[in-house]
Amino acid sequence: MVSRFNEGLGAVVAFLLVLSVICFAIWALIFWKTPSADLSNATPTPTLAPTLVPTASPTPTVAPTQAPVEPDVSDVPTPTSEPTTAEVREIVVRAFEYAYDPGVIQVNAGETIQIRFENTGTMVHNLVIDDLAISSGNIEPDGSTVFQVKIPVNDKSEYTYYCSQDDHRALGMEGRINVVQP
Ligand SMILES: [Cu+2]
Repeated sequence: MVSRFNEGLGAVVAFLLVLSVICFAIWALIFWKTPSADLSNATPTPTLAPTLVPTASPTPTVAPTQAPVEPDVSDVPTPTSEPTTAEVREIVVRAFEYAYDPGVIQVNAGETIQIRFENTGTMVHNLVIDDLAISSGNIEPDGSTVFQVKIPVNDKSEYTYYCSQDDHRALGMEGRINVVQP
């Protein structure tokens, strides 16, 4: 009977010990959180150090922001306008009875030209370049058309253009493209 009583008392004491340890642990957690918060508030010195570092970096950030903006504005329009003008040269060729004006066109080998073909005559005319498989199609009087001609790079020094309407070519509607070799 005594040993059972002692066992029961020992169990109660052990339970109380565990309970007190748990309570102490909870209290200790609450107690240590407060000083840890106090420690963070009590360390303003490291807060100043990181503040100084980012303060020094924003100054170079302003300089690069202004630098790229100016070159972008000046660079974009300049190259855009130059190639458009330089790449394709437009040549106006007028057709009438019975000739072309101009009758001779000078181009560079490898150059692409744009021909604005205008019929200033009173009959239907056209412009054909057999060796380049080019044809303007028939253009009515006062009509016009625009097409591009790519001059290949080879040894050919001239091409002939003519009007394929009736006997217009025999009557004088024939012209020549002189190719300037590089
Ligand atoms: Cu003709």
